[in-house]
Amino acid sequence: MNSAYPLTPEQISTYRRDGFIKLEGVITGDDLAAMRDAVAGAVQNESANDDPARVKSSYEQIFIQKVNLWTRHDDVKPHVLSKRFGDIAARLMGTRARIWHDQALFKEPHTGAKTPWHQDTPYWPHEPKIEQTTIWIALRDATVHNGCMSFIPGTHKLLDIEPVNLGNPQELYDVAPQTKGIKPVTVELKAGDCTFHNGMTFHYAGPNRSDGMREAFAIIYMPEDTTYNGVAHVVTDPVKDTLTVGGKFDTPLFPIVSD
Ligand SMILES: O=C(O)CCC(=O)C(=O)O
Repeated sequence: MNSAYPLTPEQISTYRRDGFIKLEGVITGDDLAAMRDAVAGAVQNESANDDPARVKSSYEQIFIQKVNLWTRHDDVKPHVLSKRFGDIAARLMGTRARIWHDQALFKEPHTGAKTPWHQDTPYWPHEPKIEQTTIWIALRDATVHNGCMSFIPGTHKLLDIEPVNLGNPQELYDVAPQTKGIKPVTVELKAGDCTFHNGMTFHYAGPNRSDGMREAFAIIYMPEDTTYNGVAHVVTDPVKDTLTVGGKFDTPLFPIVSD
């Protein structure tokens, strides 16, 4: 799990040009099975007391989202702190990689709605917001039928677009007319494949029309020198006393996981 994943200079330049890349087999065999079991078990455990009769908000209909599982589940932790994943993130970003947070993103069969086009970094209390990257790992095959991801190449250069409200999204072309004419790239993944996307790259996932859960696990990295800007966020609000506005995320919740 901690052995190096080979990455060519061409892959790094493709990522930097397009703002995303697909990598095959970043986790395989027993390691993949262990990660899948750990993440799916944690999601099940944390959903056990949910009331099935409760009407979900439009945001909740997109996916079951469980954030920072590594802090509560010892069997998820080694996967999030994986040096193999962290080193890929560092090579793509060009700086050492610090964990921002992880999240399980499970799109439910038939009811899992589309994930609207959006950028990620505008929601985050980070400065600067240019190089953050997410590994999105398919724990089971991700296809057009069950809601795989699509990306708009080059849109990581669009740095001043208002954040999209995922629960009540505007049309993409209203939010970012600059994306007109750029063809999105849809990326199907086998279990154990992943994409890395820059947090500024516009991305989308279709609804889950299949009978099974679309199971994905994302780990988000920031450059080690990223600073906290104090804006409200679900990950930082509970620990804001440990952070300084203008200072680095230098606490155990945000470890550096690469060389
Ligand atoms: O899993 C999805 O449907 C969307 C994921 C996403 O937006 C992300 O990982 O940034």
